[in-house]
Amino acid sequence: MRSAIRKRLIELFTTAQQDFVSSQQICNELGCSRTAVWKHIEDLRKEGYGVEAVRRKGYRLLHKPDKISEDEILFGLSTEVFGRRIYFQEEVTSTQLIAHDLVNEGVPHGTLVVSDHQTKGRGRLQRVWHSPNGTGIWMSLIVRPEIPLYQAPQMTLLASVAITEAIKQQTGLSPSIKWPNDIMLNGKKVVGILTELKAESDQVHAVIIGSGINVNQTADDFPDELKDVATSMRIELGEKVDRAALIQSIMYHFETRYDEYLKHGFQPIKQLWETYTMTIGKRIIARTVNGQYTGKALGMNDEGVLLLETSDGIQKIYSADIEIQ
Ligand code: BTX
Repeated sequence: MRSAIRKRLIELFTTAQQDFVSSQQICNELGCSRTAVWKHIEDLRKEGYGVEAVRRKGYRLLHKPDKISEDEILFGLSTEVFGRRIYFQEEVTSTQLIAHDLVNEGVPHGTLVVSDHQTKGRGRLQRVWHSPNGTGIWMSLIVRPEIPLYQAPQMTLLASVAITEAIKQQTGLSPSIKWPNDIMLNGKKVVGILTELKAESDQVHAVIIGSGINVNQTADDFPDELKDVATSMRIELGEKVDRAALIQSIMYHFETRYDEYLKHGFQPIKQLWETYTMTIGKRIIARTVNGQYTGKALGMNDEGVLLLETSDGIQKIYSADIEIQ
């Protein structure tokens, strides 16, 4: 189907919100005959759209395919900048790698790279991020804040607040944030965030915020080594979640919190983060590249650094894997 017609047809159905749209209206909007409309509807069905046809009433959209594409994300997106420029590919090695290339090409602030499947999804310290086909959201957002290098970790915390808010809004689930880069449901990881930078001397040029979001995997979709530590929204909710709508919601919350950050600094984000976190006040083990520390997580300072009360005094933790005891 020609993509402009397909786009307009989906737009009509989405605006009608599951009400019928008459054949005549579709003919007028698309500028084609009833037979042509019928053919376009058949094409949509082949792509996985559920469309009901009732005589004298017309057509209505019952469900969309569980599919993400540039069009699916753009239609219904309520942001001004975030996610307005999208690079979508069905399969990539890693959206982070593509985002790094795009940063070098000078793409604008708010550009989003999304894929349905990553063959080399990565976590921190080159760990593997399991990114199976057609079930999760694997995406990298490019932002260009004018901030000094030491404030860059705040972007991870801002991202975790925005993603938590979007998951709450779209699913009604109540995720909690595990410092610094995980979002958890029932004690299992549902989101991992990887923040990478392009910076020169002390100035940040771009921050690439990669999010791996487990949306519609079943328990069987996870490999054995992840079964006890990972979960998806579908597993927790008992039903599938619309991935395109979730991306739109994340972009909306991201842009809102980012604007707030530019206007009012890190404090409002920090306060929100504290309401969503599971880490503060708990006894934890923090495994860092410089060694392991055990103590009580007191809070986060204004730069986003975790403060740990250990038997040797207060230890600042910049990055670590956290085990909550
Ligand atoms: P991390 O280093 O904190 O966590 C990585 C660890 O998480 C792995 O060693 C494994 O134990 C576990 N893990 C792997 N896959 C999953 C999964 N699907 N669900 C839950 N746990 C898992 C976290 O790193 C940051 C991950 C960012 C991933 C995104 S996806 C889009 C972008 N592109 C890319 O290559 N990476 C980012």
